[in-house]
Amino acid sequence: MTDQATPRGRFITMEGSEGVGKTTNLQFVADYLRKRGRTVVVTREPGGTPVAERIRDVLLQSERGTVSDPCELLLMFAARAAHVEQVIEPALARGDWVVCDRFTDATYAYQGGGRGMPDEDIDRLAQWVLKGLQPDLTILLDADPAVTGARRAARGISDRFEAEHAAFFARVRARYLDIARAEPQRVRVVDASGTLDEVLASITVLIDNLLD
Ligand code: Z5A
Repeated sequence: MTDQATPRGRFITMEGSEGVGKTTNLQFVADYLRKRGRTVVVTREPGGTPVAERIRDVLLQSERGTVSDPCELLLMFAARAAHVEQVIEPALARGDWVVCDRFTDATYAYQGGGRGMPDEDIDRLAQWVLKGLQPDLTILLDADPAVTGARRAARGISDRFEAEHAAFFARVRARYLDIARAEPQRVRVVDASGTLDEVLASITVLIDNLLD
């Protein structure tokens, strides 16, 4: 049963281009918070519920050319609707901290910046699905595509998005940085091109600020 006096949890999202180190750093954030006594829910987008994970498979594994841009945008928000309603909001209401690998900023970066879908369409869907939900902190890992490309290649996983061209990823990165400039309090840019220890040190400062 939900205790009326339980303070709402905090919502942290990790963003950035593919292979920039989100998953690696997200796990660090979750462990760090647990050591400081927080109950943490680690999740991801697209995904996070059984239905949203099935939508993720469609989005990532469908053949190129079979998912139109509007279809892609709507599927992102269909998955998000389930995720917000069934995982994120209940966890925050319980007082848990939610650490999420990508969220709505990714839609503005990939479907907006990358694909060129109109911001007004994304705004409308975001208003409808999120009902005002915003991350308390977004960590934007930023690095030159040459760095992220090398890391991705070393890891050897590929999906429908990773087949895109360099210009697509340049637009995605530029849009992420635009969002950070527009919302500097919420979106904190971390230079992800350094060693893992350097990146983790920068992230620790941000998490400590939020814990304070
Ligand atoms: N997408 C979208 O279009 N719209 C949306 O609204 C949403 C998503 C929510 C799936 O995302 C795709 O969905 C994504 C955008 C789209 N497209 N792509 N491509 P995803 O997050 O699941 O997939 P991803 O972006 O490709 O993430 P990833 O492959 O899991 O990469 P990562 O999590 O950023 O990196 P990592 O796995 O932590 O690290 C990669 C390697 O680098 C690994 O071997 C690490 O050990 C290494 N690494 C990490 N940090 C360092 C440092 N600092 N130094 C050296 N090596 C490092």
